[in-house]
Amino acid sequence: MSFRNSTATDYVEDVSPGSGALPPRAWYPASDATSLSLNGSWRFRLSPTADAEDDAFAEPGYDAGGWAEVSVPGHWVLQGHGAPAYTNHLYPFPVDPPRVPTENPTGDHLRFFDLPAGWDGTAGGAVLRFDGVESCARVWLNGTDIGEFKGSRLPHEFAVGQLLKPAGNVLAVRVHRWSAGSYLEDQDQWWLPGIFRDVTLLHRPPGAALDFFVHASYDHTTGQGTLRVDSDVDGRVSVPALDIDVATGEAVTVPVEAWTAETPRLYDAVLATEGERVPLRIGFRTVELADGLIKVNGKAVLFKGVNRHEWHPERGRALDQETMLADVLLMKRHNINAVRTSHYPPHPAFLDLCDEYGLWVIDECDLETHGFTEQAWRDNPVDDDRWTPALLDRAARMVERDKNHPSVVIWSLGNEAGTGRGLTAMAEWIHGRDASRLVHYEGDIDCRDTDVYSRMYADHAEVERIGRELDGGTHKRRRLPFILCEYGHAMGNGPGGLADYQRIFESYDRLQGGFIWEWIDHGIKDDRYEYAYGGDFGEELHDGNFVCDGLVFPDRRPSPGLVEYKKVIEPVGVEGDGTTVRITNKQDFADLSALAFEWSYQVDGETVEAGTLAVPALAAGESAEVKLPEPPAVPGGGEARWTVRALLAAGTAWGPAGHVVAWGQIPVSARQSPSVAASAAPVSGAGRITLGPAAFDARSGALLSIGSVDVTALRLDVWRATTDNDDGAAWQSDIRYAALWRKFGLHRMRHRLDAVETDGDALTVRTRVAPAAWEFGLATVYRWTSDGDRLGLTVSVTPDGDWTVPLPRLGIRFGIPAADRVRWFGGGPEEAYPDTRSAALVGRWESTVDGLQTPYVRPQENGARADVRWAEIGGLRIEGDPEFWFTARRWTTEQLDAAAHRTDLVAGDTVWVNLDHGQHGIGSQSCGPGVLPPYQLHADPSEFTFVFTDIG
Ligand code: IPT
Repeated sequence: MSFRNSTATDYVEDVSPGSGALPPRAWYPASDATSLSLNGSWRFRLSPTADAEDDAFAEPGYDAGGWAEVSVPGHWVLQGHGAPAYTNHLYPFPVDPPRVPTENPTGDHLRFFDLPAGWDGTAGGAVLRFDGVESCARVWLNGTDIGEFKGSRLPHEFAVGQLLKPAGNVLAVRVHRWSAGSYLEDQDQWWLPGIFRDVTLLHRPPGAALDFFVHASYDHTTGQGTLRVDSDVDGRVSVPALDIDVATGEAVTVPVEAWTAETPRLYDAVLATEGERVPLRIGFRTVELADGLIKVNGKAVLFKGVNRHEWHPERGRALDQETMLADVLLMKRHNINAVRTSHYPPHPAFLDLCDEYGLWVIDECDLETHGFTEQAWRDNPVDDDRWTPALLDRAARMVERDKNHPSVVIWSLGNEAGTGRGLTAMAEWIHGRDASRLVHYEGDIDCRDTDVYSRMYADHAEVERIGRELDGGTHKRRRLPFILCEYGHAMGNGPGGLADYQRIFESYDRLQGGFIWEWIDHGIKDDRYEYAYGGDFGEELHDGNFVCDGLVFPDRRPSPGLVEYKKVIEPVGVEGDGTTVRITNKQDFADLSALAFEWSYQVDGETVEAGTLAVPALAAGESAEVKLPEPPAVPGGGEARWTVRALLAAGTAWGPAGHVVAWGQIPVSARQSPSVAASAAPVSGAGRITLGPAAFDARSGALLSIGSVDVTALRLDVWRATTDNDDGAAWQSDIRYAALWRKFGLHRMRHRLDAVETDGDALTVRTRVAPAAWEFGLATVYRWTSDGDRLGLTVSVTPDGDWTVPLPRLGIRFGIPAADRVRWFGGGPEEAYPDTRSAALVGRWESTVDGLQTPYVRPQENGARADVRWAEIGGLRIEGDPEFWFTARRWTTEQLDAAAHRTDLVAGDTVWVNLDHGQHGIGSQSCGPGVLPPYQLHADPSEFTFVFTDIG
């Protein structure tokens, strides 16, 4: 005897991909056949289990008057019904495939529609298309059950012509949050159920197109393109610009301009079958594996890529056209040339944009079974034949949908799914269906099924070994090119070490670049926190802010990491020696004719002259030495440098004329170090010591004021609010410094006063800075001098004891009364750290204290400006010898360290200023290698000087 209500919901836990749907086919945005968007407001009812409600709601005449409404496309959990949940790789339900929990929030959706005037229901048929529903749906039209499906980020079509009425149609869709399909969709992201992509009804007139495959290759030896469009329904293909008009299935070869991501030449074409005209955009290009390299049109390409999840802070993965375009434009403007669609096929319109604007795409299938790693991959669906039909269904739905995009150069089987026969079956099917592209899957370490050796987060040394072909591996793998499908984990402040990777990529042919993890922070807009992350919705299992690891913030504001990446991957190299500048075209295809070059000459950060630089239209890969003008004569000299910029000569589809794509600075003459003649002597009296403009407490030697500016708590500082990269990922086997720093008490250093001495022209304060419980410390001497006007401070630090960890930072910190404007001469405009400083341009910059803050979704160390010669803030001018790292904020480091969300940071009356002699690098240890040795800050004997002037 069984009490389980079986029949109605068995499909939810069925490993099969579904039933009732049409075979997958090419997706196209429009044709002359009528279509009706069913997007908009739908009636909605949420129930707690899959079988809580019967299917009466699908019957015409059902009264849904009391139901709520949701927007489609959308996720109901972002529209006030239930809550989102985030896990990285753990399944948020017991792992018992294909079973799912009884608590399975189920959303019944209803949409009523009439056919538009002119829709000839009697002629031909109609197809109902769902572009994306998470995670499993059952569909009824006018009371008839037409099928059910899984495969959330893939299209599913149903033939519905016979069911349609001119008016009063009822479309009912039951969507389950969890299904057998959830086991295949364990991507590191929010679990967000709903009908989150378009729903469209497509008229299919008699003789309408079915599936078609555009084969458009390019022969770089002849400059000819060959076009053949295979179509299930015979017809003709015309390409007016090429005078092509051929039957489907027939090949034609003509001279063409090739498509590349740098030169995305598309030809407008039409596929005309008897019943439909389908506009096509054709790009001619040939992808091949040749000489162990990924070549397009005969040339090896270097991927400067990002992993892109679909994300909008309010709409989740329900992206509109505008948001997709914003991503593409931001990428192009930041020199990015490639996208891995981690970890599922994106909205199809995104690929149209990649074709149009020019981005290489690794199109990844909607497949990840990462949670099985917790049980040593036992019962992994990809190694269980019962699941293979679902895997093949997913592969086919991706390839058939996206095969006509020139931008797609590599198919990826999925992500983090272990290994197994199912993956091999997918690879075999894809190779058989489309021999014109390569197949990728990172988990296939031996490259049995794949055409590219791919890894994630390998450190620099290992990547270099792979570049040198010293990494061994299977015979097959040794002959393959290498990419890092994920690297440079952009969580919080960072990633560090990108320039070091790029140097390695550019040094070895076998290394064909990589894809930063990842494009955008998946923060959810939230009244409580500004942006919410894992755990903020009370999830019993979650991975916190690991979901916020993008190069852009949730609102798509570029983070400094993106600005750094833009600089590191710039398509033009600019280097020089003071009289000439060496310009290198680092692109793979395009010459430099789209760019104009400008020079400017700065003295002490002020531009004294500027002009244009004539640079030949170098071909891809070429370099030239270009003579710089005579340096302008500047009375009094000063620190001088050339700045050479490459900019768009004219507006392009993605950027305005004048948009800077690359730059370099060439030092000409060095800076004069600031110094203070120690001509004033300290004067003691009434518990105070005065020295030039400054007053000190006589007993403690503490600085009280400089001229009119009150100063609080100036002292040595070694602590920073640890970054996600300092904290490191829990599974990292390498040393994670943040935990050690806390263990060793670097966040609670004590300052013991040893002496306050006035000796002639200086006030000397001797201290020892050390944490409770430990024997190591920093003997710290502050030596103050003045010329009567200006105040000099030389800090000498001598470590004693056994220092086994680097320092987070080394410098001084002090408070001043509220200040707003900040000016500085040094690196800018954005923050920089020792291994994230490529984009810091030396010049004069202005901002505000608030403007200096980088709003990481989880607050952490941020906002340092590099190589600062002088800074002005709150009536003080501060000069440094040597240059220093400058930071100012309205809260203390301790408050920053304690904050979990932006809203925890509340400005106080004091501005806290850090002047650092050193900063520890950033690295990428939140998921990857730590700080490389040259960027580590060790506790070494150090001496550094600041000169303060009251300019108020
Ligand atoms: C890697 C995943 O592929 C990606 O989806 C994301 O989770 C990333 O890590 C971290 O943000 S997998 C990891 C085991 C390296």
